[in-house]
Amino acid sequence: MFKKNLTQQILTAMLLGGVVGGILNFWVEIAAIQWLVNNVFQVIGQIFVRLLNMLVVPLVFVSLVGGVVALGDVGKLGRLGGKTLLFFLATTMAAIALALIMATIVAPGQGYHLETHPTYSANTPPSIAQTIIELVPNNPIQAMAQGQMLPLIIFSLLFGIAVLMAQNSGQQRVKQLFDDLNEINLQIVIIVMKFAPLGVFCLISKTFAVEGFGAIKPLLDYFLVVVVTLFIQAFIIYPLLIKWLSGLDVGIFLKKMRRVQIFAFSTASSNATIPVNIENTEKHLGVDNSIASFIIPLGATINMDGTAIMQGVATLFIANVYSIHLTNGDYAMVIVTATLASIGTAGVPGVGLIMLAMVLNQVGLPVEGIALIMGVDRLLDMMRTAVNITGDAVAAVIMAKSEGALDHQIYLANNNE
Ligand code: DAS
Repeated sequence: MFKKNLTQQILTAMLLGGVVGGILNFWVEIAAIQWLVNNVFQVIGQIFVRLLNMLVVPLVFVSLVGGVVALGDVGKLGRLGGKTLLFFLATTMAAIALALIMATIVAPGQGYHLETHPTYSANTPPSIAQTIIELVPNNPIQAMAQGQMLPLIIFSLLFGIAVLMAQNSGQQRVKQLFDDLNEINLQIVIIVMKFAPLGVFCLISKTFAVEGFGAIKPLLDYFLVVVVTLFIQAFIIYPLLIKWLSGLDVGIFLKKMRRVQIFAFSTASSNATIPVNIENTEKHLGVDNSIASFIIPLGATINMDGTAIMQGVATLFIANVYSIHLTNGDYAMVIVTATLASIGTAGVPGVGLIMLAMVLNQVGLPVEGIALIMGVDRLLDMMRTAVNITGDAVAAVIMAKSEGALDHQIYLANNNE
């Protein structure tokens, strides 16, 4: 039998899961089907997600410290950090602007004229000031234990800078130690990925068995505008950025990103995809560890172009549904707020919807409108998460090329992984 490589196995598992889930959805009320979905697919799927999440804290801490030390000097870290943050903000704002243009053209939700506000108790999103204060962990071990990504990133960066500044010979020993630990982490990622086809199949089957396609019909225009805009972002905007800013072959990038995108789609979690994104960016796209280990975890937390696209379209959809006119000032406020909201958003399932409340509040739209789109959000969350992590890898490749820290041999290698 033709031995499929891992990526093909995962792609097959995803497609099979969608078909099986879609079929099961017709009989999902039957007790036996419910038992299968909730006890077999749910359990295996969640174990797979936990295996990935298990790796996040050790991988982020070890690879960030090792990456900072490998950069060699604090000035380079500052320059890389500045360029990366600017890139993240620019691509997120451009993504929202694209979403607003698309939604203005299609005008999803026009003609609904909804009066009664369905109930939706939005979790009060943290204020921007609180988000900034909480960047600094009171207790780094607690931040690690609770998987608080931004405080963990801040602590790891400071730890790495402290190692860099220690002018004793220990610096080399620490660098070697963290390089070795990072290799061990990446080996664990490879072990976990052997489990991926089964995990992806169960996650997708369960999602489609429960969600089905019924919820999409009444929101088809909203759903399609988000999906089309996500595809434009992933397959037109990002390739143009790679071509213009790095000159690298776009086809190779998209092919090598497929497996990571499937992980993100299956888990709907940028955080859970960090280990696979770092492994793929380093081992298959040739990005130096010092760049990948800095940009991928940071991007998983603060760079969410896909989420920003959903928030842009959802805001216009809700305004149309309630026949509320948005001024140009409101559009500008949506762009700024959704950009900031995506910074404060951890890369976990469904968090984009919670932060949408911050955007709607900012422009005075009824937050209850979120209840209208919740039914189709899981599927959109899976897709926008795949876009989110692709944007992180785009940043890593472009920054690595600009820093002369990308191995072209590895990038061009036709890895049959
Ligand atoms: N699921 C989030 C992520 O992990 C994105 C979102 O909720 O919008 O990136």
